[in-house]
Amino acid sequence: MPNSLAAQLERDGVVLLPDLISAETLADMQAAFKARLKHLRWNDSDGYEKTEPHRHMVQDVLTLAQGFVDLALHPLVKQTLRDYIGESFELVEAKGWRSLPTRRDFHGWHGDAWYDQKVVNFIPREVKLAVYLTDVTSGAFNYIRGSHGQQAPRPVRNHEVDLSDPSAVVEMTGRAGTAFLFDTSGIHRQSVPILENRHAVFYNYHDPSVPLQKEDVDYYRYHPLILNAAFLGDLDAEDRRILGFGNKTNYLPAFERQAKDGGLRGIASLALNSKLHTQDFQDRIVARLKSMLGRTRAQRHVEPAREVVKTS
Ligand SMILES: O=C(O)CCC(=O)C(=O)O
Repeated sequence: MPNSLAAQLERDGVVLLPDLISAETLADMQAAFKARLKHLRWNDSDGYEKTEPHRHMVQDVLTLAQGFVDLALHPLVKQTLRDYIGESFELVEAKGWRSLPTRRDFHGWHGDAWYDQKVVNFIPREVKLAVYLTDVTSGAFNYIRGSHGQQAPRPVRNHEVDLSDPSAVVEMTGRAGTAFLFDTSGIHRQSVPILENRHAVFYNYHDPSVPLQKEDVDYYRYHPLILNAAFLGDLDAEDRRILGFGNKTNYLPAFERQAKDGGLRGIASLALNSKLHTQDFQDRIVARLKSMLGRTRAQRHVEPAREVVKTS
């Protein structure tokens, strides 16, 4: 018997979860996420990634706070996913982002394309678990109720979406801590305008044995999860399977991502190198001056002592 959340997911393609996160855990998650949003990831300091103008991406949130792992493996989430996707689902991605205020519809209606549509001739199930880390009153997640499993996922033009019946669109406004599940083949988007920063995390679950589309293989999007040993103390065998322990299906040895902005990276490397060499040069000058000064002082200290000997 599927649980009632799985039944609603089956019917609508989207379902709001009851409160799963305590206030204390949420505060930890918010603080850890915010710490990654201070600056771009750079050299030896972690931060966000930026590949588009209106979002700052935070990768691998399972490394940030225990709460992110516990939510991914919450018994209610696991039970609903087992019922909806089947026993073979794994968590294949866990990332979040800050959406910046804008009126631009930069991330229009779509179903999430992920599997190789040339070789897979059905719509395999994929579910995302979303959680807001800020209160969301604008720029909320939108979902066309019941649009899942209808067509192979792809971008959808605004005029293809029938918005004449307002009840067809689920508008997920909510306080920080609001969490929901959705079938990613259904038509969805972040609504516009976005009037304030929105922090949200999206976990992605599917069967990792389904062949992936080429773009995602080339980008190594579904790399094995990056985890933090400190948060893995309490896992059972199913949790380990869900986190993909020992599963090398989508592991790519010696992967190197093709840089889109290699030129900029080169300039940044040159600037960093020049700063480090300048600093090194200054350090050596200062060390030499200190050593000269030290010798001069030592000589001054010895000379008066000789005079004392002479006059006695
Ligand atoms: O940021 C949002 O609200 C939309 C998320 C989305 O479109 C996605 O995860 O595919």
